[in-house]
Amino acid sequence: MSFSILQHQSHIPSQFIWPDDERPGAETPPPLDVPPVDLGGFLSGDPEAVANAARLIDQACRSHGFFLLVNHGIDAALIDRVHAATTSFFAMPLADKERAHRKPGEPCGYASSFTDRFSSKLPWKETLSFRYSADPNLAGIVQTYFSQTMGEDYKAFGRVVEEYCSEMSGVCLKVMEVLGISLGVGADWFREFFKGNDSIMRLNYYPACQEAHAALGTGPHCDPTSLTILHQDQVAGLQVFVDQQWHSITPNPHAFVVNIGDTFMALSNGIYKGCLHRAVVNGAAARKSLAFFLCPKTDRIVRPPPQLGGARLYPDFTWAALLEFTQKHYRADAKTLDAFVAWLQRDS
Ligand SMILES: O=C(O)CCC(=O)C(=O)O
Repeated sequence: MSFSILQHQSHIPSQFIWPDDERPGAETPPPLDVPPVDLGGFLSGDPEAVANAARLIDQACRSHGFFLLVNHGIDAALIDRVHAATTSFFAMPLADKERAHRKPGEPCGYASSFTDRFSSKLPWKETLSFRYSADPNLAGIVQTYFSQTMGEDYKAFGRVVEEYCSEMSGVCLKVMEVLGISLGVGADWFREFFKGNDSIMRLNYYPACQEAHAALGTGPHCDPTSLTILHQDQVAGLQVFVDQQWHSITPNPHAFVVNIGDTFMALSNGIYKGCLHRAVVNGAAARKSLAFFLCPKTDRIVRPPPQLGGARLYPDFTWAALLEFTQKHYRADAKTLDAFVAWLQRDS
């Protein structure tokens, strides 16, 4: 089975139909007021621009953890090339995409709901996820992955997505400087923590859906990772749950949507929060988004900077343990961290 077959049927299979109280419905929710953070201004060192960026990020991250990054310095042509590569990957016949098949319990590879570990409330989407590492010893990891799984024809594809990941890793480290300043621990602490990060990139493809109001592209979840940098195409779909209601995030090709994930929430000792978000699908148009999930090195101990003070909200853990928990034991939601802590402490 594949989406290209399902799209020609008048109804979608019941596994894709979400319960009444969880489905998006016909109305587009009000837009979320997400502050635009001027990264170029911050990097210029101008004291007013630095203070402004830190203030906007602080306000956003204390309430919902979402903000826009503008004047980010990433070449628009590179972003376009990754969108084009994404379109051509998902346009291939299923058998070709399956060469990168994602195995159950693993974070990387091609996945669709037809290969999902769940059997209800299925997402109407296909994804291609892969590992990126900023460790110089692992340079070329993305290109190697694509050459090995998809064949030598995929070398150019690997090169363009590797370049994009490397740029995203760089942007994340700059955002870490702002987060360090806004949390009062200085520009270096979080940037150093994520040096040599071991991150995940995911290309999301949401086919047009004939019952879009009853389905979801990505169900409500919080990201277990540290920081997400998302570029969405012109088709709206990202929604965020703030103040007990869903809000949309209007596409802006010049901006990245950034959000805090559970691991950063733990690193900030709960001061900064992520929040539930989801992606709705569209009745007429397919939608794409490019998501870079910043993660620490897998064995790095996640522990807030001592300068933050205050009673610890979460025990020490490694990203490897949280990743395993969300891949094998738990479907990420608003309570992932609490459930993870209970799981960590289950035998003690
Ligand atoms: O496609 C989107 O806008 C959101 C994607 C997302 O939340 C995810 O991949 O975790």
